[in-house]
Amino acid sequence: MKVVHSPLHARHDGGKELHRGELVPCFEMPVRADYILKAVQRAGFEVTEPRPFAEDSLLRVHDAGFVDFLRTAHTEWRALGKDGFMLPGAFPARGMRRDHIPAGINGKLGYYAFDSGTPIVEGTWDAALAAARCALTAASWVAEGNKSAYALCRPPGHHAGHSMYGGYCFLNNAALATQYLRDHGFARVAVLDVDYHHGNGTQDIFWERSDVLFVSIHGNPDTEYPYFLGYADERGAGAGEGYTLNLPLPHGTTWDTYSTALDAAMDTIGRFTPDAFVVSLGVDTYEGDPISHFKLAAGHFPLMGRRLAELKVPTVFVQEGGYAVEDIGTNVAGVLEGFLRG
Ligand code: SP5
Ligand code: ZN
Repeated sequence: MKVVHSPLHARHDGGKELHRGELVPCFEMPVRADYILKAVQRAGFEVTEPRPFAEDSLLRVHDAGFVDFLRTAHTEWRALGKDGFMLPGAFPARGMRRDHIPAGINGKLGYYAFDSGTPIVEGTWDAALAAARCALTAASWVAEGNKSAYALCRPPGHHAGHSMYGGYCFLNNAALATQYLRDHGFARVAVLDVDYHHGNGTQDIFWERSDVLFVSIHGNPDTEYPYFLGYADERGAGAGEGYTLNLPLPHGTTWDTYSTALDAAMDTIGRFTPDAFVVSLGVDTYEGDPISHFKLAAGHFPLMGRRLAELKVPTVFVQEGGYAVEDIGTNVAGVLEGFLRG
């Protein structure tokens, strides 16, 4: 399987997140990608840098004002004589205006962000754009006839919506790959999000679409991030009604329960008869993950990969979360190798 990765990911570093009332270094850190890169190289996969897709490609799934904001946010911040990482402190909640974008940078941060866990640093835009280009490159390989490809994206993307960022995500890499496939001859694309956290951004982007099926298996949002989306009764709207499926699972979920949900997800995806398949591949379902509560062991990831291969449809894997950094590479490579063996 071909792998696409950019060293520019390392430019997104040095930020902190609000965690239990304190600012701590982000769980989403550059060394994650280093471990994954080592593991896929050890597995014998060829690693290539992304193609230089134009920034306009982002507008297929994101709002232009939002993209401009991400590109210029840190420059605006520095123009005010400030430095370091940026986090929002105020958000437009119920009863406040969402129809006006504040001119100042602090207001804009709160307008576009949905949490205080996703710092923007000087290199964030370069890294996020490179990750988006990785996802587009992997999709282009599959559009050109490769059976599968893996985009080693960092920062991740599945929490980023049409015009919002959060959850360590800025641009929605998986949604960009999905839309690319739609734009290059694949009439129906299924997205399966196996990250521990609900893929609220991807759901947001495809909510009213019947050409893209979105399925997510994740921790129950009643107690798990992102809290405000990912419940079982969310099924899409308008033309997209019935084209979103959420399978929230409880704390402590083991492979037994997980694999039953995975079977249900894959049955639904099979009935949709997709022409292409995009997997939002987070491995924060691992028992050693520091911020998650499922109990998958390392040996279960190859089984997951094998199950995904049964669809027998061209497949793009896009990296999402996973914070047990020393094991992340083994777990990601486990899924990919299981898929290839499947
Ligand atoms: C891509 C991805 O996996 N994003 C996840 C973002 C989660 N950010 C907030 C996590 C809040 C975790 N609080 C954990 C308490 C752990 N003891
Ligand atoms: Zn996650």
